[in-house]
Amino acid sequence: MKIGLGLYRHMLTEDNLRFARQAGATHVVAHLVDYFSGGPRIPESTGRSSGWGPTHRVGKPWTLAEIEQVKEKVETQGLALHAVENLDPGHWHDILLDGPRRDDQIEGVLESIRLLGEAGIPHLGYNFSLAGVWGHRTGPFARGGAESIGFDAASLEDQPEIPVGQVWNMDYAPQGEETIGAVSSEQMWSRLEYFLKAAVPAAEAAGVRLCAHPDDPPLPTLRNTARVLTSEAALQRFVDLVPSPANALEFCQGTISEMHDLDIYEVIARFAGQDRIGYVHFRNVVGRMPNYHEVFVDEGYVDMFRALRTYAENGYDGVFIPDHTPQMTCDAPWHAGMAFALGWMSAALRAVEEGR
Ligand SMILES: [Mn+2]
Repeated sequence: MKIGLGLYRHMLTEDNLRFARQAGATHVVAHLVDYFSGGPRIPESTGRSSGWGPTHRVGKPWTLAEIEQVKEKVETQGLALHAVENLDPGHWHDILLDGPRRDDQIEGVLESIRLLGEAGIPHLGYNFSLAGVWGHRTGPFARGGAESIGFDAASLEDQPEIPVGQVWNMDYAPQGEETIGAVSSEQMWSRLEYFLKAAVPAAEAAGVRLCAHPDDPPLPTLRNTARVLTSEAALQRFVDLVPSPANALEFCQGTISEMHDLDIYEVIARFAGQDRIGYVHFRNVVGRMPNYHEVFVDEGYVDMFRALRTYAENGYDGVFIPDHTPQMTCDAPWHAGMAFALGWMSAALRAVEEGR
């Protein structure tokens, strides 16, 4: 098992890559869709927003040269590029919305998958979600008053419908008054199945695993739109839609441990045992739906040693990244939080692998 660090495009600097290596990471997950591509709304050091506000999308699909440049930059620092994420709302909104350009946009995604294969990047992470990450709040929720992310369904007084021109909490076109209205669970599953039936064969051919992130927060409906990957049964239904190792999960242990009515160790064993975990977002939480907050890796309800042992015992030998962490009180809150998580993970992985 291996340790990695996720970095947004604007954070893929030589210094941050050296930081990752210094903290014990051997792999990098590159987020090439920056949440704040319209401008630095948050200090670069934090890496995570206090609210993932919409931003106008004007980006172009990746080129092979761009992908290879990222890979080379990562490899120059002695790291491996394990995955690229995410699909850009500007390029696949009609796949999510069942819009008129759906098939054109699927062709574009297939081309992106082929480029990743050509560049030798083995995973593509994505979120099949309309409302995306929405409704969280920040506060001193982690140990010692460290700033972190929380969710409380009772505090969501108003859930405005998603405007036309926005998806996954990002704007891809100017907006008017019109909204996309209600979207049912059946509609979302049907759209997901249509996408997977086209994309998984292309991924198999390219030697790339598609890795779906569960819906965060894991509510069945948000902003009047259904969310598909919000329960253990839904995750199983997802992997069964197209039975292939190329149809895998971006296994956000944090989000999954926020779901109610499941045993996180049993879920790890189930999907590791089926070889459907592309890579893991390794973070801990206090509480579950409908009220939880994100905390330090050694602070939440999940016994993270037991979790790591469960991955190992069920054949998972891939990469773990910290996902997000609370911000530590110092001059470099994001770096300190990540260094703490990576150091903890490094020691824990070694203990598990040596059977201590
Ligand atoms: Mn995650």
